[in-house]
Amino acid sequence: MSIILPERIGELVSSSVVARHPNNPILTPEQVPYGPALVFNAGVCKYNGKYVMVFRNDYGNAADYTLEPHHTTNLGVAFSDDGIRWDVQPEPCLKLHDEEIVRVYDPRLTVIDGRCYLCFAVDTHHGIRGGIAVTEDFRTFDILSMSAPDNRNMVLFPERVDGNFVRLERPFTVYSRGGKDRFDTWISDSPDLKYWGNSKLLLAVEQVPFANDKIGPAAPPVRTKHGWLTLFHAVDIDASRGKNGWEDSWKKRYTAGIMLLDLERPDIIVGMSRDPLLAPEASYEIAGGFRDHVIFPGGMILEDSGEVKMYYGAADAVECLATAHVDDLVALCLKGIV
Ligand code: BMA
Repeated sequence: MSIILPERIGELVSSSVVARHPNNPILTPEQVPYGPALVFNAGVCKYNGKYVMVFRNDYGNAADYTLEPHHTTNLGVAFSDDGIRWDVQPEPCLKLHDEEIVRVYDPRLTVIDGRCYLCFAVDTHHGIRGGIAVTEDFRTFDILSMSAPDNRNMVLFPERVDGNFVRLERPFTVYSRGGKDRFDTWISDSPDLKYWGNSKLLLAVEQVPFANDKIGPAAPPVRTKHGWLTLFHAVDIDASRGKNGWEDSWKKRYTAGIMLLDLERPDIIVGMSRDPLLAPEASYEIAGGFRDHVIFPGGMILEDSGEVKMYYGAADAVECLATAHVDDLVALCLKGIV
């Protein structure tokens, strides 16, 4: 795919093919019994006949936004029969915190050959790392690999491709990209989920017409007959928007984009929508959050009916669901071929 120029930001609206679920937000801090101030950025999969959601808990005082809510962060788990109403488990399922690790956050779930894998980000005193773990019960997690810093937003494909596991990832190329957030999405493979290599640039921030800051992987890709349907997040900054949420200086907006990757060569982009799939518009996306104007997808499920469920954190505060038909999403991507 060639580079799309020039950058076009301005007014960004959600695609008409996508619908927000009427129950939104589908998970809020009030539903979580151990008192987080914010629950968001979940990974979701179908495993052993249930929907499973692993979500991020941030603590602090939601009533007093002058308090930083991030001083501890851990992961919680919930189960569901319909992917809409959630039975939240009484305790967090993963806490990573020691003299080196500050916190774990932004989980994604992928089932491969019947086993459930968790990708997660870890802040350490020596950089941000991306981890991969496997679990059978969502109580114990066996950590298989941790990347070198700085890297995060890892997602695993649900199948091996050409015999290898495949992941998308987002290294933080600070010095080499001009000292700013010019971060891109990369693709790597592995024979065993531990050793990763063959890394290639998949999608650069300047190829996304609705980003002027950075991009990153969102939900694990889903197989369709036309290619791997793949969500990503895209970030733009518009200083004129002013402060945007609880945080003192938050001026970014996070939208969701969608692209299609070749089934046999997922390092090749078959098509990409030139417009965002989801842009912040609903009340729970644009107001009252820790960081308003944030849509951060982490889970995508293709149902037998053709409905695609897309789960996303809204305003770094709550978890939401949007749906679309798979054919419409594929068509959006293919229309975007350049
Ligand atoms: C990113 C991550 C996400 C978060 C987003 C918006 O850099 O930290 O966890 O949702 O910023 O704040």
